[in-house]
Formats: sequence, C-alpha cells, structure tokens
Amino acid sequence: MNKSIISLFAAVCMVFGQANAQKKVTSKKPNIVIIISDDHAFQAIGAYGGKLMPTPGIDRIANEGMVMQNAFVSNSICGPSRACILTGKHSAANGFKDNLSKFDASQDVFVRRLQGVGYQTAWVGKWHLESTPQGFDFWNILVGQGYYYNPDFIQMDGSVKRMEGYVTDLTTDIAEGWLEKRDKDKPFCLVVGQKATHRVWMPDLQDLGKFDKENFALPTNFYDNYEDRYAAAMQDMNIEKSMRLGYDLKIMQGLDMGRENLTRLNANQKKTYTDYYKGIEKEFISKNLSGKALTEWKYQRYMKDYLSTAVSLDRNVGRLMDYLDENGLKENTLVIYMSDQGFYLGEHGWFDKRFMYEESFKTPMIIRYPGVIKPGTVNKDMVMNIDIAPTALELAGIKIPKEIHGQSMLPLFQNKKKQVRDAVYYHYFEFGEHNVIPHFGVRTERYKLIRFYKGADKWELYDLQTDPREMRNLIYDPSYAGIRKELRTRLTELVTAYKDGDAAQILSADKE
Ligand code: SGN
Ligand code: CA
Repeated sequence: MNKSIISLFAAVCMVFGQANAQKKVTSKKPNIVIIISDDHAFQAIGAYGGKLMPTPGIDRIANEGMVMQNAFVSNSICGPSRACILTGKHSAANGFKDNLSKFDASQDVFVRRLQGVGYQTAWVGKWHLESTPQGFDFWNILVGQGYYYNPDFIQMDGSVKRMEGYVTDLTTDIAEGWLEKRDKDKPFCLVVGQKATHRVWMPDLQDLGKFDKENFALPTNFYDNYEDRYAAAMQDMNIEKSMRLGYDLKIMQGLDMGRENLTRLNANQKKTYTDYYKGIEKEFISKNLSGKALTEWKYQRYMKDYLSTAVSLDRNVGRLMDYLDENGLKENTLVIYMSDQGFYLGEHGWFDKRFMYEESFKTPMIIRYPGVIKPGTVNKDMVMNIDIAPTALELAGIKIPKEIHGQSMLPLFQNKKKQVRDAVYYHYFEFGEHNVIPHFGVRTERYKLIRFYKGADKWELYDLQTDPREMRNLIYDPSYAGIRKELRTRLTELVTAYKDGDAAQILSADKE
C-alpha cells in the first residue's frame, strides 16, 4: 500500500469514526425536567418584566433559554391543568374537568410512552389528581394540596410519611435524591410539582418579613367596578370582600387559619412564626383601619406573604438548576419552568385564578435547551400547557398520537416555524369555591370571546390591543359585530374539533 492510499484510508476511518461518535452523542435521548409551581403569577417573575421581586433562579432559565410570553392554560385550575399537561388534551377529552374529579391515570399519558422508549420517569411533590400516579417509575407526592410545614408525602407503597421541614425544600430534596439514585445510563423525565405559591401563603421561616419595607403599587384596575361584566361582579375572590384576615392574612386574634396549617408546626417553628405575625397583628390593631385603608392594607400583606413564598420557590429552582449543571446534565436536558396557571395579584381587585382573563389564563413558561434554543430568546407565539406532552414525545423520537390536541413546540425552539396555532381554546367548568361562573371561549392574537353559562348566560368580547386589562366588554358594540361573528365561528370550529360536548350543546342552543 503506498503512502497516499494509507492516508486516504486513515482519513476515511476518521470521518466514519467522527460520524459514529456524533451519532452516539445525538442518539442519546434528551432528558426532560419540568418544574410545575402552583399559582405562580408571571407578574412576579423578573424574566416577564415583573418588578415586584428579583427571581434570579427562574431568570437564569430565561437567560439561558426562551421565555414564552404567551403561554396559556386550557382550564385555569390546579388538577385540570396537570391533567392537560400529562395528556396533551383539553379537559373535555381527558375527563378531569374540575378539582372535584379524580384523574383516570390509566389513560394515555406522555410519560408512559417515554417509558416505552427507555426513559425513567418520576413525579415528586404536588400532584393533586387524587388517583395513584401511573406511567412513573418513581413518585412521592403530597397528600392533596399539601401543607407548607412538615407536610405528608404519599410513598409508592401507599404509606404516608410526614417529613419535617418546609415543603419547597423537601420537594427539591426528593427530586435530587431521585436524580442521584437513577440509572445514569438511561434518559429520564422528572416532574417537580411545587406547592408554592398556593394559598394560604405561609413563607419559609427564613423568608418571613422579606418584603416588609416594600410598598407595592396598586394595579391600575384594582378598584374595578365590573361594569358590563356580570361574572366578574359575582366572583368571591376579592381582596376587599373575600380575603380573610385570620385565614389569609394571619391576624392571630381572629385566627381561623389554625387548623392543620398551624398545628403542624413544631415548637421552634411555631415560636418564630407566631412572633412574626403577632408583630403584624399589633401594628394592624394600632392602625384601626377601615374602608379603603383596610383594603389596601390587606393588599400589601397579601403581596408580602405571597412573594415571600416565591422567594423559596425561586431559590429551589436555582438549586435544581445547580444540580443539573454540576452533574453534567446541562447540555442534553430540556428544562421547563411553568405554573399550573397564572394568578391575580390585585388586578380587578382579586386574588385566585379561574377566569379566562389574561392574568390567570396565561401561565409563566420558560424553557432551556442548550444547543437548540438560543440563550435569551423571547417567543410571542400562543402556546399552551397541552403542548408539553407532544413536545416531550417529539423530543424522545416518538410519533405524536393524533388524539393529542397540543402541538409540539420544537419547531419554535429551532425558529423553524412562526406559530403553532392561530387561536387558543379555553373551558373552565367548576362552579364552587370563589363563585366563578363556568365559561368557555376563544382567544386570538388580538381578540377574546367568552361565553358564560350555568350561573348566567352571558357573552363577553375584548379587544386586547385597545383594552389589555379587559375592562370594556364590547359584545354589544356595533363596530365589533363583524369581529364577534368571526370569533363565534372560530369558537364553534374549536368546540367541534376538540369534541367538547358541554360547550357544543350550549352553542347549538344559542340563537345567534
Ligand atoms: C383551595 C383554596 C382556593 C383555591 C383552590 C384551588 N382554598 O381550595 O383558594 O382556589 O384550592 O386551587 S384554601 O382555603 O384551601 O386555601 S388549586 O390551585 O388547587 O386549583
Ligand atoms: Ca394552582
């Protein structure tokens, strides 16, 4: 063999070798980490332009990844949102329509398909779907809503274990513990369900008083009079009227939050906790507030406790990111930070969620996927919680079943596609706590049409461009008659496409 043939042979071997090495790298299926917080408002996140508090842990995912500025949920409430995430289907199809339901976990959930191609799967923390998780190799979940202090976790053998500590830390401990023990030769999908920032906003002891020197500006529509918006007027989630001094704001005198929330604290925890709130109570009594001053005091205290629980949440997100980065899991892992829905931080005078108005309809969703998503990207396409399942499936190389309503977001990550949908469908079914009248509707980039039913038969129409705070119901405005008709047609199409029987029945009975 002459020299040139030998070097040609060597070059060919090298190229093949490289190609093989590359194939090995790329054929290693990516890991998936989904952190789902509870009731975390995008208004309280730096990456969304929120000025209420710093969120370095969450912002880090944004700085290294992509902020979805228009991420929506199908049904703005806890259990139903989680069911949508697991199935990729709207509530009418996955059957978990309200928090009173029990999730049929034997249905087609994306994690089971991941298991089928070699993934290890786990869900830790808040689950709130009532049934036993299926499709997970490991789970360790809070009982129901869970408690902030010394919460109970259900183990895989069905036993319940009380763990000493603060729920956000404990959930991260369990997540890291599982990551340590997993089979490191296999890809994994881990879902971390955090309880924070859910009511009744009990901060970690180290975070008590973090915002006491702050005075938060009232949202511009805090004193909303709900004119022409019947359901908005009927709700029971108003800071002025519905927020309870003893329960929500921990005024010890009238303490009706007691029950287990407080009795679970051990002696040391209780001392620090009650010392702090007794101080607040003293200040409250000395002020002898009434009217607007009382309402605004309530708002300030609400914000302080809510944001304090978010401090621990953000710290624990940062901690999990540290774990991933320090353990060589940065490059080949898709990380999604999201909430189960958005939340009102005083907009329209409210706390809680449920409505199709922007603050609760939208959820924070921030995604990191190094090598695919360019750091610091902002995306404005309308995506949804039902898009998580198809995204995970496509990432794992699994064909997306046609029954799934969501769309894979992978083309958006790679900037290959402009949008995955032109309209978002919403349906909130529950009619109970907080008295929000059930409704369904459609949102396009600019407009929103809502149909309320059960508590009242009402339509609402908003032009988000001219009225982003949704204060003017344009349903009877003749200059919007054409838009109303178009949206109504689109709504009917979506109801039909998603086979939402309840909504279809209402629409077909409507005259228009
Ligand atoms: C609890 C809360 C409500 C909250 C629901 C649903 N009340 O019932 O304020 O709207 O959860 O929240 S509480 O007195 O128990 O705090 S969800 O996030 O689980 O859907
Ligand atoms: Ca929730």
